[in-house]
Amino acid sequence: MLTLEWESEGLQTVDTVEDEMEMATVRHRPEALELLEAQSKFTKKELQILYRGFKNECPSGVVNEDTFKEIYSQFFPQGDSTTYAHFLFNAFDTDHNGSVSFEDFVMGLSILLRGTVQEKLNWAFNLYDINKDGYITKEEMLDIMKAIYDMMGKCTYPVLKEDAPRQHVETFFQKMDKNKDGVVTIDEFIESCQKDENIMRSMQLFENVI
Ligand SMILES: [Ca+2]
Ligand SMILES: [Ca+2]
Ligand SMILES: [Ca+2]
Repeated sequence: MLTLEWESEGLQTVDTVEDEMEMATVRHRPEALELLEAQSKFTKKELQILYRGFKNECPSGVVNEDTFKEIYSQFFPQGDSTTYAHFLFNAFDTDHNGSVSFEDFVMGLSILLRGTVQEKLNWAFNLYDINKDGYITKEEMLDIMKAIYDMMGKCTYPVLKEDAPRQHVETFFQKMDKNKDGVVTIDEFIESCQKDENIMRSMQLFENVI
């Protein structure tokens, strides 16, 4: 959703030599654009549009967690999106230095918008794996699920019961934790997501809120 908005804003001004010069100057690395073009699934022109949008929103060139939270609260005014924005921020901040650079942002978007199923599932796993230790625990899954329910707000889903997230997680977790050792590995995650249509459909939910 962020992209679309930025794209429409950026369209009028894109494709000038100035943009490209500016990008090179701001990044202090003239090769940055070429590198991103090679690493992501965006064209040079798309990257210029994205960069323009990114700079409009974040003139400093990096996004911090508060910016993420602000943006999300605008999209989900009916609920509390703070926690989900926090988890999402950590998933985008791949080098865990507390800020999302343009590179971080582009690489994340590239996977979410243009990635293969496998790449998207890897990304989702990383989102769920809150402490980034390579395993998803039931608690982590519950935290994410609660955050999503909070974000959606009670007005949108008035019929949701208090224990809905927990039930949701129980079902998910039982299916995913094949060897019943209490944690879900990346292999278990990918295997069960690809096999199970219900899980895949639930995953669509996440695509809508990213
Ligand atoms: Ca970062
Ligand atoms: Ca973990
Ligand atoms: Ca397991």
